[in-house]
Amino acid sequence: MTTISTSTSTPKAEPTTTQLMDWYRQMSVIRQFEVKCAQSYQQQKIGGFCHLYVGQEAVAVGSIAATRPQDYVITAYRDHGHAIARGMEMTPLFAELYGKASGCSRGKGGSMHFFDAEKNFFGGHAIVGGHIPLAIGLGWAAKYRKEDRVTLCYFGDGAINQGSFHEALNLAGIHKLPCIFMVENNGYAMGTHLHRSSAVTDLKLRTGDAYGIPGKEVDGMDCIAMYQMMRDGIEYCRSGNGSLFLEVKTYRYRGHSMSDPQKYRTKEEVAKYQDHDPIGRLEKLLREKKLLDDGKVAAMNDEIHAAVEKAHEEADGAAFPTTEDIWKDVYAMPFGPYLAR
Ligand SMILES: Cc1ncc(C[n+]2csc(CCOP(=O)(O)OP(=O)(O)O)c2C)c(N)n1
Ligand SMILES: [Mg+2]
Repeated sequence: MTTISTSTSTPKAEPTTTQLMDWYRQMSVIRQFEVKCAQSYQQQKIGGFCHLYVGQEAVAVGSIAATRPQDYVITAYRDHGHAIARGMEMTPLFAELYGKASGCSRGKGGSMHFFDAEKNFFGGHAIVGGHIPLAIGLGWAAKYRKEDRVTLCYFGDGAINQGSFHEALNLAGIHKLPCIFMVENNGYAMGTHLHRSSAVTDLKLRTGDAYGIPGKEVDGMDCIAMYQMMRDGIEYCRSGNGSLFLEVKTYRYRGHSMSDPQKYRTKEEVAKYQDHDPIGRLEKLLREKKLLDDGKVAAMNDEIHAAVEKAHEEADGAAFPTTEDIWKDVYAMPFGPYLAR
């Protein structure tokens, strides 16, 4: 089997200082966006489920930084970070969360269904593992049309024992589709630890012998490591080698969703991971490089805080869909095959 480049075979792509500052900013935006979401959820501005990405920011930011605009991105329901890293503005995201007509999915999708076809961001999917077959559809389309596009597909550790995962990976292996499958292994599927749900917990081994797709492991709390792995991985896929599977080791600091009392883990466990916080790690490096200091950090945080508040206020003041609009885009036929007008 062809192997992708490793640190011993080729030098790693060193990010520029501009990239590092940009990633620090993006991760900080995601974190502050999520903190605001938690507040809005408690104020009952957000209906339905809401899964925050706090702690996992480096995964989306580092990996999407290695893409080109024409590449496809598709993810599960913990999708706020991917949407922001893909360049979606915060106002239509807050509007979506608040059920407003100006939301990115016209207020009918909510937290789990952020979407922006122009940015090749294909959601936001609520069914665990349900979007992995859609990812290979994107991969197949690119290959069939001879388009230079790689598909990035993210999912959680809870998805890897779903039938859809195995069926999709098998097809990706057969057709050598240009797809990178990333399991964001944060250790838990709701309150169930990976050790209780998976017979093999070294996830990078799961696809090599089974589907002919090489597996690699990467530290998802390290934005630079994510970027470097993806630079190599995307190159591997673009060159026609087929798919790649990445086990991304990460951790979420908040509960599974906003209604999770988190009885299945200790505060000490969470604190241990917070010691390796992706934003804190990059900040330390940027301070060492003299690109950040106390004043610059405070100024950037204030500026992001103001942008988050502005986006929230715009969304909060926006209109809900009209009663008539609520029925649009639900079925392909105006009132569906089953409903009489
Ligand atoms: C097919 C299916 N079964 C069950 C659920 C309920 N459910 C929602 S999230 C979740 C846990 C998934 O965990 P994981 O894939 O590890 O993602 P994480 O929440 O850690 O990001 C479950 C079981 C669902 N949405 N879809
Ligand atoms: Mg998980």
